[in-house]
Amino acid sequence: MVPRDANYAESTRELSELLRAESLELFGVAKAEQESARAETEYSRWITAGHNGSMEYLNRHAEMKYHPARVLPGCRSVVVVAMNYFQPAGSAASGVGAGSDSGRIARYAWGRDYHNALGKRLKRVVRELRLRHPGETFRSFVDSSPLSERFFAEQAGIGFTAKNTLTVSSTYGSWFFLGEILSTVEYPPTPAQEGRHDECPRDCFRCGGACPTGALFAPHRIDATRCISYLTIEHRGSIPEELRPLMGNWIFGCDLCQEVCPLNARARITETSDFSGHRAGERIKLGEILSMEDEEGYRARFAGTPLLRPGRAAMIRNAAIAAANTGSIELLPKLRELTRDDNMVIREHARWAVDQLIR
Ligand code: B12
Ligand code: SF4
Ligand code: SF4
Repeated sequence: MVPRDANYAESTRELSELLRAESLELFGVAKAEQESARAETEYSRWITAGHNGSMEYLNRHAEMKYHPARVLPGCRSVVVVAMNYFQPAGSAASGVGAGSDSGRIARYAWGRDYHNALGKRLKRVVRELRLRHPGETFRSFVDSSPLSERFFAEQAGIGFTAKNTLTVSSTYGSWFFLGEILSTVEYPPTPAQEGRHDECPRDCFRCGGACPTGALFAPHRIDATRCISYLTIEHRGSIPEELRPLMGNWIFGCDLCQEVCPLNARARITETSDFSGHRAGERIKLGEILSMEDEEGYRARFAGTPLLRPGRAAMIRNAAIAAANTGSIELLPKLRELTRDDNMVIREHARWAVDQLIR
């Protein structure tokens, strides 16, 4: 059992060794019990304003968001782990060129699904910790956690919450995933001075200026229902017509508020082959997406990538919008065909795209 009063260096050495063995270099520890009144108030205002849209689980998770002991009874520590996924534009081998008939994919999805890539690493660490400390409980999460990962990342000294609402670290910028291990072990928290010494330049709000849909409507404030990431990945059904022309050629997620951020000058290229394997790539031909005939074909094409999440119909919807926004008139025959598709969402977006292209 890890001694409850062990000093910082001693009791984090084991964590550090196990995480490093999984190529996870950046982690920090936060106490499970935190002063969270302000964050909770902000969170409930956010939900009440409807900024979560159809992500109903965020409402259901509200009670747990800042209270790890409600997720793992007896939880004393949250070990927050960051995994770098940055690759510069133009580096995705399987991505097609930047032609007008291609749709953009957010960086985090160019390679393997991070839920697997980071999830399997944390699971192996947890398995080892359980063997070594049979009296204690350990549980890992990636993204699916009902906890506010960024809140605990900040408490664990990983970085600070920037005006684009993302956590920025002094090592990776904002291009990293978060995952965590909840434990009944009382690990000493990472000292506050490590990683929390930074903030956005006072006069900067470049991220807000670059956000095409106005989702980042004020510093630290995001309306998820206007965010291209939400619209293309999380949202099912029809995309509001007034937002469609603002979405450009993004067909899966969006990176604009990170690409313009001066703090990302510190980004380093990922060494994780999972993300540099380019399974989905940086861009995909819109014609390829529009021609996907069934869910099985779609699943086979994007197996193991985050692109599985929205599924075929939502991706065809996204590609139809991008085709209209990029003036891809060569796709008109395909889009006309899709106006007769069985799926109502596909039909409606194909019709809209045809109207945009012929007017
Ligand atoms: C829902 C969700 C989304 C939504 C909402 C985004 C958002 N900014 O909240 C949508 C679908 C839009 C989205 C988009 C993206 N997401 Co997302 N998302 C989540 C998820 C599942 C929950 C976040 C949440 O609850 N949001 C609601 C807000 C209100 O709560 P919160 O951010 O957790 O808590 C904050 C408030 O309490 C606030 N707060 C506290 N005190 C105060 C005081 C004041 C004055 C204010 C204003 C706020 C405030 O600070 C807390 C920490 O930031 C997390 C994973 C997780 N379980 O946490 C990933 C997560 C945040 N997403 C992630 C990523 C990578 C993205 C994208 C970059 C993907 C992409 N390229 O398309 C974009 C980025 C868009 C953006 N600018 O945020 C990463 C972020 C990593 C990082 N470095 O920060 C996470 C952590 C997933 C992961 N495991 O790696 N996402
Ligand atoms: S991801 Fe894109 S749409 Fe969403 S807040 Fe950032 S810039 Fe705006
Ligand atoms: S663009 Fe400027 S304001 Fe926005 S997150 Fe980066 S440093 Fe902060």
